[in-house]
Amino acid sequence: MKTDLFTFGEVLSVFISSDTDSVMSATKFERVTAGAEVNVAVTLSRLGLKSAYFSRFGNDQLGSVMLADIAAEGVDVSLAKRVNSFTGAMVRNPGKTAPVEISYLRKGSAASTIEPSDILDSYISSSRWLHTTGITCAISQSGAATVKHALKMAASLGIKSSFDLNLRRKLWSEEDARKTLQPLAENIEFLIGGEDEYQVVFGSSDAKKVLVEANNRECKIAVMTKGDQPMRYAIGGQYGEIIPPKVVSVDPVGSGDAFTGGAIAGLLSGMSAVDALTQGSICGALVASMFGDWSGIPTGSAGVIHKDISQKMRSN
Ligand code: KDG
Repeated sequence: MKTDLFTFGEVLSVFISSDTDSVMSATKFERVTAGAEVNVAVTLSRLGLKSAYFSRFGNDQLGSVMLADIAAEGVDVSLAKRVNSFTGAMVRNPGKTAPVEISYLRKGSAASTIEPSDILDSYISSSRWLHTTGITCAISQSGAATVKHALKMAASLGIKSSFDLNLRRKLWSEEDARKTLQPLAENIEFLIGGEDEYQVVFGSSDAKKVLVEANNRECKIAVMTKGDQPMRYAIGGQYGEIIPPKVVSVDPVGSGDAFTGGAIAGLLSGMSAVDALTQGSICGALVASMFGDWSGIPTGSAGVIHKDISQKMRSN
């Protein structure tokens, strides 16, 4: 039986200050596992689908504990490689009383040594969907080559793919991001980006203009997100908007990935594109309403959120 989703990238140990809202003054930190692509894999798994995740992990304790965390979510990590390097990390404050500030400890990490030969044809041909992001392109040149290789392979095998522009300004310049990401944002089933990311990659944040332009570049479902604001989309040249459910936002980090995962799960379950995007917006809102990237991800079966959860959210 096919895996529903295959994805790869870098997963981080996120150290969150727990005694103060500043990394500068904190002496206590909690550790959680998170990363844009793995967050999507966990979302599909919680919604009752089969997902597989590949990365290169260091031969260190953080690599071991993160593999265990991901496996505990039901995501298949059997393809993962261990290499002689360190596993990446991120340090941040919770953002309860001050804006979230992050620092990465990832340059030269195990995951940044990922290369195209890591992704075998069979990983993609045995899956129904491939998901990738611009973060993997930012961590190293071999990471960008791996994303290009995987998207090309998926297209040639007729496997649907999604690409989240996911600009990370701490990892590269806007100019480098545009040069690398723009050519990748074509011939993709589902393209996702924030308003500022479209501005950098497509040179405009005019939603109607750029989303329809993305459709013209064979990105069949193109979405522009903006936090808890209406989510804009274009499908086959038709523009529309979805108002996300209202929640008290506690920690928006990871909510975009839950949106993407919820939408992919919906599409794989056979929902219409608009219903799938609506399901995604429920997942995103739930994650924003709780602390951490995974805490708020809802459960479901066969790719559909459990009815009691979605009914409650739809009434918000
Ligand atoms: O989307 C959430 C991610 O940004 C976070 O979990 C960490 O993957 C991450 C990154 O590279 O910033």
